[in-house]
Amino acid sequence: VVPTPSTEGNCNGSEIAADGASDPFYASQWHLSNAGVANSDLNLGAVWTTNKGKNIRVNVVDDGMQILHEDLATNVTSNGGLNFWVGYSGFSTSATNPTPPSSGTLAHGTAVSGLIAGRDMNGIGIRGVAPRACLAGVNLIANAGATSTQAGQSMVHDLSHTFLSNNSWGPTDKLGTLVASPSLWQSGITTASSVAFGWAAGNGARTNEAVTTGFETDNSNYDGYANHPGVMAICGVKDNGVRVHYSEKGANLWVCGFSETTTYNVNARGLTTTDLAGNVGFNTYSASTDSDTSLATIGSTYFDYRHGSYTRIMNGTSGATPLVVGAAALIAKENSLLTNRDIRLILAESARQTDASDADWATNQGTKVSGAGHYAINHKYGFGLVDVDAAVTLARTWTPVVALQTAYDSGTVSVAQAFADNDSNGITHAIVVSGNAIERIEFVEVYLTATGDITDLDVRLTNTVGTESVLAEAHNCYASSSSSTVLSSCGQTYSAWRFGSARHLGESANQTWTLRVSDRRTGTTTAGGSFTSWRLKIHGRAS
Ligand SMILES: [Ca+2]
Ligand SMILES: [Ca+2]
Ligand SMILES: [Ca+2]
Repeated sequence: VVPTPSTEGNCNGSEIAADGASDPFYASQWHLSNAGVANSDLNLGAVWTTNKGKNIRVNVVDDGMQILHEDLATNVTSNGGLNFWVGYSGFSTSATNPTPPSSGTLAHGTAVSGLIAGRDMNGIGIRGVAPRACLAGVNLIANAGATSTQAGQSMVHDLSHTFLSNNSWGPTDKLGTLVASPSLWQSGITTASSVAFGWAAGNGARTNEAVTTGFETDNSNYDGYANHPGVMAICGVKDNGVRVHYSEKGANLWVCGFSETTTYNVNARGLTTTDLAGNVGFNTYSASTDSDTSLATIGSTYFDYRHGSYTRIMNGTSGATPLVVGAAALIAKENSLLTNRDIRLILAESARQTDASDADWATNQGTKVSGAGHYAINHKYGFGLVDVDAAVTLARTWTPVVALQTAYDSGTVSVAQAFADNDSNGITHAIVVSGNAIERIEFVEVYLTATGDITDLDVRLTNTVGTESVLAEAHNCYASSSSSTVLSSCGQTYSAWRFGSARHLGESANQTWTLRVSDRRTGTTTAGGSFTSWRLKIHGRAS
């Protein structure tokens, strides 16, 4: 069930009543209301007339939260944050009056926070998706020296009050390499089994370069945080509902939020949200009067508001994730019986099949909780684009699902067969599951060991009912995020690498599961390889 947050401090305002006039920058928040264009906003409908997410506690694990920001303070749980870096006093806790650091730094978490729970109807600034939810900051990534111990602590912070955790961070994007999550972080996620984690899927796809190179770069499944069964990986779309160019594909994707407009490169119109107050942060103009929503040029490259405490340049899957977490707060508020697993299922069953003509849309054979039909799935969009009104409506009458069964675990199964260079047949190996209690899958994990550089390898899982999860594709690696030179190899092999798939949601575990490993391009340093072994783990419930 949904925990009751502490009512200490300021996080105890009214559920609905205005405490001021409307919010001057709301008109710029197209992601909240963009009438007349399909799939161009979150579809809040009339949800806010009865539900603004009051008292649903969200931990924002990021580079900090300016807790005394004029449009956040009312929703911040005083002393509820976790400040790892006391050198950044004032961020994430109320210990010290915030003294923003230098321009352009440590602004990310404040922008994320506003998207979740900027205070609405207070006469200033913006609105969050859940504008009366409770915010607590955890400034884990304020310092590059953050340890895996601290990452684990961030996941379990104040579990007696916390229901949601926003994580718009992860390994460096645009490299194409595998980055595992540390065991201490994984332990934290496991301990926090009642929390719904929104996790940025990643901004490393490099689809613009793929137009000429023929291959994308990062897949969200190369990120050992975003592909973990305990998190929802959140992809990003533009205001036309189509994937934004950097948003990573992945069988692990759950749902998408919005990242930016189709004209982002022309006028810098991303997501309008809170920024570090005054002339620091993303927007380095000095604060002007609260009613001033006019724009100015910063440098020669982009526009932002003259009011330096707000910005319109927030974007990325970092921006999409807090929109989905805000939606989750509204879902949680609607029905206090829900668990984090119900939140995930409601988001999946209410998501919109955006960019409907995209060739990757498929239907799995999973049984839905809420009615007939199966889940629409897409490697670019997960179960689709979040729809707040549909989700909250579903939550109202939702009966919580039964507990998880013990996970199915095949153990490591040896294959030891070589596959040829540039041959899509590759090597397949099947694991037959029968008599297992799991009849409604919630997540699938595949651990793979294979030789041959990952730059050439394609890995896909299929089952008896015909649902396919593309876990990895031939892809490009780069030496740095800013490099445009494709490396001849990634310098890595799959060594018990853990992949995740959301795509078998609602299906039975009792099927034949076939993994195909193949080399899909020639001319690189990898001339084939060997499918050494794999392991299948299935999480789910009985009914
Ligand atoms: Ca406001
Ligand atoms: Ca600023
Ligand atoms: Ca090859």
